Amino acid sequence: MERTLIIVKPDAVQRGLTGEIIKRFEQRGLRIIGMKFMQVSQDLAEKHYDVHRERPFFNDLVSYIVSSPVVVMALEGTSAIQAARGTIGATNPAESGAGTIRGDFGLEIGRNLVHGSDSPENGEIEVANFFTDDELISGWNRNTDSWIFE
Ligand code: DAT
Ligand code: MG
Repeated sequence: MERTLIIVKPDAVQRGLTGEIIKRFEQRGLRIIGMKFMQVSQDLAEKHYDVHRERPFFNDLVSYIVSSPVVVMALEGTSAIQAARGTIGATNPAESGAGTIRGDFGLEIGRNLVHGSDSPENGEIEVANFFTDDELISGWNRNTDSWIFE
C-alpha cells in the first residue's frame, strides 16, 4: 500500500469545491486514513515546497498555499501515487485533460486546485509533515475493500 498527501488548495476551498474533490478520490477507491481543515503556516509551506526553493515561482507558491485554509488528506491504496496524480491531472490545468480535477475546474498553473505527492517516498515524508501519528487511522478496513483491492 502506498500513501499520498492530498492538499485541497486555497482556491478550491474558497470556490466551494472541497466536497467535489474529496468525492473524486473516494470514488477512485483510495482509502482515507487522515483528513483535516487547517491553515498552513509559513514554515510548513516552505518545508513542503523545499524542492522548489530555487525556482522563480517559489515565493508565489508559498504565498498561495498560506493565503487561506486548506483541507489535507492522507490516502492509502495500491498505486496511490500514480492513481491520485491521474485523478488530479497535469501541473498546468490548461494542459490537463477533461475528467481530471485540474482539467475540469482550472485554467492557470498558479491556481491548480490540488496537490498530490509525486513518489512513494515523498508520500510518506509529506504525510508525516502534515499529520501526527495519532491523527492517522491506518489500520481500518472497509467492507468494500475486497471489491477494490484484489
Ligand atoms: P505538481 O503540483 O503537478 O506536482 P510540481 O511539483 O512540478 O507540480 O510543482 C509544484 C507547484 O508549483 C505546481 O502545482 C504549480 C507550481 N509550478 C510548477 N511549475 C511552475 C511554473 N513553471 N510556473 C509557475 N508555477 C509552477
Ligand atoms: Mg509536485
